[in-house]
Amino acid sequence: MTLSTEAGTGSDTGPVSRTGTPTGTPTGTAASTPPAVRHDLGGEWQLTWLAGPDGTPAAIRDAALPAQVPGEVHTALLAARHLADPDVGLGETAQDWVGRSQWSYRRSFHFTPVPGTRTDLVADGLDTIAEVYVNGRHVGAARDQHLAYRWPVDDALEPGDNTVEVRFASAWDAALAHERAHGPLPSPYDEPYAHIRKTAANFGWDWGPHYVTAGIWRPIRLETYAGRIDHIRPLVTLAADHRSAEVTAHIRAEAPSGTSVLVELTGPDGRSAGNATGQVTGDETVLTLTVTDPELWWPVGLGGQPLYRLTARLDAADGTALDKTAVRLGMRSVAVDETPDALGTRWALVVNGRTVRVRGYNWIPDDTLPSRETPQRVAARIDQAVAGNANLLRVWGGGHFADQHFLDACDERGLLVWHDFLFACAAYCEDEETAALVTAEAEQAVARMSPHPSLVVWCGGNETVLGRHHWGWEDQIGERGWGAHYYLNVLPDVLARLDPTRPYVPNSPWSGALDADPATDTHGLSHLWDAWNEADYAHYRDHDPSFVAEMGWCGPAAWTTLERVLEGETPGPSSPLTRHHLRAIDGMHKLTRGLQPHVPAPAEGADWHFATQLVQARAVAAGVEWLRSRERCAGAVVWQLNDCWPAISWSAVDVAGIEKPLWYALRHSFAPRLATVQPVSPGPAHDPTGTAGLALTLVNDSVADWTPEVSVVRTSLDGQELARTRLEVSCPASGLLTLPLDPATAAPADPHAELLVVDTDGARTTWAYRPSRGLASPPPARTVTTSYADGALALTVTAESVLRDVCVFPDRLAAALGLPPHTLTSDTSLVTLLPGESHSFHITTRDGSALQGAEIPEPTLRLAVRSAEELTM
Ligand code: BMA
Repeated sequence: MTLSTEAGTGSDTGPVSRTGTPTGTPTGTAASTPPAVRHDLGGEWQLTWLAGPDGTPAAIRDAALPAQVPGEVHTALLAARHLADPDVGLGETAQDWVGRSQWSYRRSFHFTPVPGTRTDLVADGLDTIAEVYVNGRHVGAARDQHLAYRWPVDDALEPGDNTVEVRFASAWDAALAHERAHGPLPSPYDEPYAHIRKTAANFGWDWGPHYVTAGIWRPIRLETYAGRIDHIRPLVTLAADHRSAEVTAHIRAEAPSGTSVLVELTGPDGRSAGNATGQVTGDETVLTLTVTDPELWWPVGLGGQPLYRLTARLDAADGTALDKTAVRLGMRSVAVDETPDALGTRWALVVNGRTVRVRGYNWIPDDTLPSRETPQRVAARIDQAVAGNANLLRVWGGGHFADQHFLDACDERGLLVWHDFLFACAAYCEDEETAALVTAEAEQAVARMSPHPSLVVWCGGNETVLGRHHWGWEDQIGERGWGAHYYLNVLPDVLARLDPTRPYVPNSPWSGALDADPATDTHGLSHLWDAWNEADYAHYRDHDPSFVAEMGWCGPAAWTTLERVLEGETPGPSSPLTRHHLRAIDGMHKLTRGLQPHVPAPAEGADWHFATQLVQARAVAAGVEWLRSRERCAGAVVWQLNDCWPAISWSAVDVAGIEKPLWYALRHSFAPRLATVQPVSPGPAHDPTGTAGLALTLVNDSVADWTPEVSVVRTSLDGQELARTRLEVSCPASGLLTLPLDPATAAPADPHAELLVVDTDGARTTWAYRPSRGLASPPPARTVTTSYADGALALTVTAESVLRDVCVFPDRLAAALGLPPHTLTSDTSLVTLLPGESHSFHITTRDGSALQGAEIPEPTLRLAVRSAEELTM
C-alpha cells in the first residue's frame, strides 16, 4: 500500500492535458518522453450488495444498480428508489442495514499502454474499509476515509478492456472489530465512531442521524506518466515590515533523472512575480522566491483578498513538459497572541500584525451524504456566513477535511478558516495502525491545504482534552493511551515538518497545558455551554473569557423544512417525529426551560415553532453581544452555522439553506460596527434586568474610526416617549467604547411597561427591563400590505402597537407564489417597531428570478409575519 497525497490541484490546461483518455496514441512522439495523462474514472459505476444483515430488502440482494462516482451507496439507492428518503419520518431506522452491509463498485474502462510510462490508480477518497481490484487482481486496500490512496497498477492492467472493482466492508463491522481488539473507548454516544478513521458524525451526533455511508466519495482516476507532480506545498513568510515575502515552494514529484522543475509566480494582476528552476532531486525539490512589495491578503472587512498563482512544471531532459500544476496563495502572516493578562492568558488571532476580533461559526458537514455537498451548495453556505457578518469558520473535528472548493471560496471572500484535525468528543486509541493513519492523514491534509491563505489555525481536536478532564474516562481508559499522543506529539511534529507558518492549538477548549482544566475562562479557548445546558441565556454574562470557540442554543429548522419530514404531525413537544429530529441530550426539556423565563411556553404548532426560534435567536445574540462588549474577548464562534438534515439543532441556517431567525439576529450582533446595551453589573451575581444601571458599548472592528449618531429613547410600551438623549461619540478603529447611560434617560420608572430603544446610524437595538413574559405589552396590532416592484415582493408592516422582533418567514409564502420554500429569502427580519412606525421586508428569489404579482392569502400572511408580542398575549 502506498499512501499518497492528492494529485495536483491545479486547473491549468497548459501544455499538459490533465483529463485526456489514455486510449489513443501517446501524445508524445516515440523520441520524446510522454506527458502525464489523468483519466477520470468518475461517472456511472455498477453497485451490488455483497452481504449484510437479515433486514436487507430482497430486491437489493440480486440487483446491480447504477451508482454515480463520486458518490455513496445511499445516494445510489435513493436514485434507484430502493430507499425512501431517510430524513422523512422514521426513515433513519429503515436504512440501518445499508451501513451494516458490504458493497461492490465496479466499472470497465479501456486502456492503451504508453511506452515509457507507468500507471497508477489514484483514489482521492474511499469510504472507508475497501479492497481494490483491477481485472480481479488485488491492487490495494483502503482503511481511512480521510486519506487519498495511490496504487501502481501496471502489472494488473491489460491492453484494451479492463475492470476495476472496489469492495467495501461495513464500516460499522470494522469499527466494532477494532473495539473488540483494543477495548471500548469512552465517548458520549453509544457508537464505535472513535474506532475507525471515518467522519465521526456519520454514526449519529446530537444534531444528526446515523447514516453510516460507504462509497467512492471523492474522484478516482488512472494516472499514466513518465514524470508527475504529486503536489506543491508553498509556504509564505511575510517580512515584519510587509515590504517583502518569501514563498518557499516544496514540490513533490516523481520523475526520471535529468528532469527539472520550473516554478512561476503570477501576481493578482496576472503579471509574473518571479520564477525559479531546479533539478528534481529526492522526494522534494525546494525553490524559493522573494516577492517585493507584496499585495497583502486580508480577512474580510480589513482589506482585500488578492491571490497569487504559483505554477510548477516538470521538464524532461529532452525538453518535454511532463506535468504541470498550479495553486493559488495569498501574502499574509498569522500568529496567535497568548500574552498573559490580568485574568490569565489571552488567545487572539493576529493577521498581518493586526488583531482580528473573531465573529465566527462552527461548520459541520452540510449533508449526511457527502456527495450532496456540492461546490455550489457549499459556496452558498459560505456566502451566508459572510453575509451574516462572520469572519471565521471553524471546521469541526467530527466531520471531514475541507475540500478545495470550500477553501477557494473562503480565500476569495476573506473568510478565515480554523481547521480541527479529525477527533471529536472521545478517547482515541493510540495503537500502531491508528497512529500511522492519523499521521498520514495529517501529512496529506497539511500539504494539500497549505496554499490557502484563509486557513489560519490548526487545532488538534474537539473536546477530547475536556472529555479527559471532566467526563469520567479514567475507569475505561486505565493505563491506555487516549489520544494525547496525537495532540501533543504527532500533529505538532507533522506541522513542524510541513507547515510551521500556521499556529496550532492542541485542542478546543484549551487552557494552555494538558493538565490545565480546559473548562475555565481564564486561559485560552472556552466552550460556553452552561447557558444552554443548565441555565438561562442571561448567564452568558457570568463569563469573561479570552476566546469562545463554541456557544449555542437550539431552535427548529424552518417550518417547511420540518413539515417535509414530520408526516403530518404538528411540530412540538408531543410530536414523536419532532423529537426524532431533535438529538440534543435532554433537548425538549432544555428548549422548554429556555422559553420559560421569556415567553409562556406554547404547547404545539406554529406558536411553539416561532417561540423556540425566537428564543434561540435572542439567546445567542445576547451571548455574542455580551462577549463582543468585553475588552478581553477576542472571539465568539457560534455553534453552529449549518445542518446536515432537517433538525431542531443549534444551526443558524437549516439543511434546506433557509436562514433561521438566529441568522438575522447574528447578522446584527456580528456587525463590524455594533452598538449594544449591557447591564453595568454583570458577573455571577448579575442583575439580568439591568435595573442597576445600563451601559452602551460601541464595538468597532473596522479599520476606520466610527463617529455614529446615537439616539437613546426610553418609551412606554404604549408608545409614549419618556426620555431622549443624543450621544456624540467616537469609537476608534479596532476599538471599544463603553459609556454608562445616564439614569435620567435609561432608568425605568416602571420596568414592566417601558423599553429602551437605541438607534445608531440606522441600526436599532432595544433593551427590555423585563423578559417578554413580564412586560405589560398592549395586544399587538398591525397592518400588513403587499406590493410588487422590481421582481421583489414588499411586505410592509405598520405597527399600531409596539412590535418587537417582527420576523418574516419567506418559506411560508412560497406555496402562494408557486415556488419551493427554500427559493425565497427576506432582506430583513427581527425588526422592532414602535407604534406608528413601518418597515418593508423585501422578499426575493435566491436565483434572482422575478416574483410575479400573486396575491398572498390573509391566513398565510398571519403565519409569515410574526412578532414577539403575539406570544405573550
Ligand atoms: C459541542 C460540539 C459538538 C456538539 C455540540 C452541541 O461541544 O463540539 O460535539 O455537537 O457541542 O452539543
